[in-house]
Amino acid sequence: MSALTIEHFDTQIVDLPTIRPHKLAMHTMHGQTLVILRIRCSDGIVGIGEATTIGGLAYAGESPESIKINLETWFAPLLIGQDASNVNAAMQRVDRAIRGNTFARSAVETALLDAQGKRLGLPLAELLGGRLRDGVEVAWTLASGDTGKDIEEAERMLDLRRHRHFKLKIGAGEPARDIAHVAAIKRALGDRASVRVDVNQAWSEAVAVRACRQLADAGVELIEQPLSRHDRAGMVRLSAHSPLPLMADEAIESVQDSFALAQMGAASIFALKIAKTGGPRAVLRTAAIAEAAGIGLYGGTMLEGSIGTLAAAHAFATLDKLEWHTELFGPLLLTEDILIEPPTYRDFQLLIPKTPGLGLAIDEERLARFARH
Ligand code: MUC
Ligand code: MG
Repeated sequence: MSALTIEHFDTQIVDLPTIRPHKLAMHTMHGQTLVILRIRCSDGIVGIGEATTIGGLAYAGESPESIKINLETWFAPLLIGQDASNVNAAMQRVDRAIRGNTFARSAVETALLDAQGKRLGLPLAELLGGRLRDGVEVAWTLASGDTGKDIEEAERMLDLRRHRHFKLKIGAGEPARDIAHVAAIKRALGDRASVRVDVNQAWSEAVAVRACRQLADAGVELIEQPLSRHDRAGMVRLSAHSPLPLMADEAIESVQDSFALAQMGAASIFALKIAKTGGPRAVLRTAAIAEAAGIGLYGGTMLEGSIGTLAAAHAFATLDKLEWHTELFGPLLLTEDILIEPPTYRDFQLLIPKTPGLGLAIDEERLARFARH
């Protein structure tokens, strides 16, 4: 056994308010819940990670509560006593003993990488091979549920030079109303901004065939996950007929899913998420599959707080092409941050920290204030 070992897992659930309700096809968020993981190593270094999902069990198969209990019950005993400086070996041990649980796995991988980066004096992006950019452009999601409010919000983001790509959450309402809502927003913003839609699996193929044409006419530039994640054949047929590119999001729950989708030609863009593939190192495998298959890349989010967002940003900073940019705006949807220095958003970009590890420090007083007891 190595002298430098993983010693302790500390997990906390943190409930934070959002700046407004956030309406998705499957759930309306009124707050966000983060699971914060701290892994203490025998050299005294503490690595930080985050596992965050949307709407309890509404979006994915892990909830904050199940993540916390699985980290404590299954991941911790498996890794305590193992070499803290070999992230590949630790994650191989996880791969051999634990199925699924990619959200929890992502927190573990992030915390181990953060610790190793701090140990070696390297930012995470450098630990992953080196950054190709110092910032990533960030889209904002308009999801207030009200067309007028969404237009005002978009105008404010453009004025602030914070966002110029907007993702609209649709699928919960009647397709015709949804399309009218999208068209009104695109008309108001014109060429000053790009507009994309995320249907979050809500449409049937028959609805989607028509809607894709109408959305193209309205000036939308891409459609994210219009069909059920299980309907791969439907996505292949729709991709062949749609005038707009389709992006796969929920359809990717593992690196293997991304390979199958690429092989079938089910989507021309992949939403990369550290939570879906099990961490900042794991998400780069999905990216490599996409790159080899000529599929465009988009840096997605599970609306993580600052820790998960920066973990993803470091990974995305290492990618050759990030054609569709990112949506790493999670921290901006929250009224509070649990970091001493919140991430920097400037000139439409999120800046990638240059200090070791993730490049962040937790504000203990704030964490304690919002921690669930
Ligand atoms: C999703 O499905 O993409 C990302 C941005 C947002 O508003 O919701 C998430 C989830
Ligand atoms: Mg999505």
